[in-house]
Amino acid sequence: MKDGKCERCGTSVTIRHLEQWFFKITDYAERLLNDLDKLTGWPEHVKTMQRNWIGKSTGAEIDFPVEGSDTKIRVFTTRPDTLWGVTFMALAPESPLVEELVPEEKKEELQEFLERVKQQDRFRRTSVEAEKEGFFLGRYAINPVTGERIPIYVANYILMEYGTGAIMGVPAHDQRDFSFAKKYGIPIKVVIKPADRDLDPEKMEEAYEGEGIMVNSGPFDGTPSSEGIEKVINWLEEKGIGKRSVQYKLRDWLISRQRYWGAPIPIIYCEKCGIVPVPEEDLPVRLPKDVEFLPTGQSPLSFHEGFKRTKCPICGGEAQRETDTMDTFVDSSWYFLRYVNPHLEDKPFEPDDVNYWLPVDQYIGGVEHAVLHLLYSRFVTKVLHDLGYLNFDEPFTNLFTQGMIYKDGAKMSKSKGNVVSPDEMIEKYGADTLRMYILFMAPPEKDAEWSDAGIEGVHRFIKRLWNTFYTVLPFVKEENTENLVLKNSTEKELRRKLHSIIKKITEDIEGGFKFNTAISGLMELVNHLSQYLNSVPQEEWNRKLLREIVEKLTLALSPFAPHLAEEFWHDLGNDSLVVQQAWPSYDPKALEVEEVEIAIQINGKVRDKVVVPVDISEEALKRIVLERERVKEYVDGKPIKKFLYVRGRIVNIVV
Ligand code: ANZ
Ligand code: ZN
Repeated sequence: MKDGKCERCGTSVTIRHLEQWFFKITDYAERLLNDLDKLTGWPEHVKTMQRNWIGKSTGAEIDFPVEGSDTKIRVFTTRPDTLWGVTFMALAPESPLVEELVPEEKKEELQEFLERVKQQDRFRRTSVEAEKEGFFLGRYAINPVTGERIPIYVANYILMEYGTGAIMGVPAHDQRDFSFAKKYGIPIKVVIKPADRDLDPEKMEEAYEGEGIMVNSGPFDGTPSSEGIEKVINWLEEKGIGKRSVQYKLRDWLISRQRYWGAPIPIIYCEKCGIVPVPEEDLPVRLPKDVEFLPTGQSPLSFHEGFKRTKCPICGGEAQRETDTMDTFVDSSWYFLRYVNPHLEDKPFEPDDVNYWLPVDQYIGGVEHAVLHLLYSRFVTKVLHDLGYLNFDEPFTNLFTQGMIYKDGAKMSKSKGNVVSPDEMIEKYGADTLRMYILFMAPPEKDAEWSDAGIEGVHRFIKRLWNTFYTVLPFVKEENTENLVLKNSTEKELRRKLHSIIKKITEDIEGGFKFNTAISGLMELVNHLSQYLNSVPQEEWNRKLLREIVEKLTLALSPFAPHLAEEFWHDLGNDSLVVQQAWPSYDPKALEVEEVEIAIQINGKVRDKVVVPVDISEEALKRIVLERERVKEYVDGKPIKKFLYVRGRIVNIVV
């Protein structure tokens, strides 16, 4: 144990060395990356986040001998084409080489430096902007291709966990190395020349990280840097100085937690037999219920003798259980398999059943799960697949990430006090209004801003819908839709709108959950219906058509305003529930636009004919007619004195 500071908040903490359990997810890095291409039902931004999280880099590992010693410093670089421009080396503060290389007289000074930089946030200290800090070890390495002596530093921007924990510094072509070199007076050597200009190391204000032609690079002078990377790697391999290397940012998954909740890690420690997994017949290991929670900072399980003491499954001798529990992400990585067999007692799931039902057709979750949960679930699925339990190796065929609802420009949060209580909204407007408003706010993958005016608007729509429905109801209650006859073009057009709106709503829902536009469709339908009711005398209302409209409207309304829809359905004389009915169908024949042939008379003589939709407006018809070649011929550029349209029959033009 030793005292130190928390990396995040800076408070004093006691640092313990812990032996912990990991899942070797890094063995799956390449497949987790490649198989993203199979996930055509996943949003691109989530796949990009996973790619970045896995963080694959290809390059080379190169060995630099240390002057006056047998030690070699191995570096990882993605830019072997810059090898001739190395002017310093840098080790991670945590690198074991640091202790090995530091001369006796510099030890004390080094210790101070290390203590300071090891407390810096590991992620921030590697950023381009972060202040670079270094410590010169007083030792030199030899550039294996030029034989040059190059100073070895310890630097805060090098991470032990990435690559080899050491870098070759190329200030001319890496911005972090550039800042470092400027600060410590290290030479800058240009080895990549951009196509359009010369670089003068004295005058450079930043590194040139782009492509160019290799210069000052021995046998590679004149090689384009893009080809140089491959060529230098092959050359290094031939010479035995370096080798091709692939690195991933992805780390192994630390699953040990020092806390009570979580599944116990099923491991037993025996003095004689070592680390022994709990035999399958003794699984699952259950958490004891009688633990004491004490402010010790350690897991209560580690004080629970009854839990801790056990027998070794191999030799039967005294042994101890692992008292760490698993990260809760372990459970969330396979719970969907358990959903298929929630009642099985002797195993987690039945492969036959799981293979029948899964993979999950449609998974929905917030984008905050883009990397951890969704990557872990993919990993666990692949492992179970490889072990022969599953016949699929991706858990979720389609993924949908819903947006967040904001209030006053910020995420709703209790501490900010900008939350909208569903209970209050339901009290005020009813559950249907709230539900419909949430679906209407925005496309569901987008964030949306809560608006009081918006919910008011939806509430008004629901009231209008209610009024319209009960205006129609007495006329259709005893009706059915058998032998529906359409008497005129108004009725035909109304029915066409009904069917085209049902088609649109169906496609909106099926093609990407566009509930907001589906609801607009419902609003449009109600508008057409009230227009009809207002413009056609009651005794001429087509009751069968109205019955069809309110029936389909009720069915299509049901997902958005289920209470209202049930009420309507019941009042239409049904004993069943609307949720038990099939989704409303549409008739492709009803979608056809009816057309008529119109005669065109110019100065009293029929000169042309045109076919147009029955319901075309005079405006639109006029545009079409006047653009016709024959009409232009007879009008002959003269001003139109009169344009008269007898709906559905004839146009009369006087020039
Ligand atoms: C020399 C060099 C020259 C580099 C150049 C870049 C540009 P990515 O792409 O993120 O994989 N590096 C290697 N290991 C590191 C570590 N443990 N901590 C901090 N930096 C490390 O980055 C790979 C590059 O990051 C490597 O290529 C190395 O710098 C640096 F013109 O080597 B490079
Ligand atoms: Zn034993």
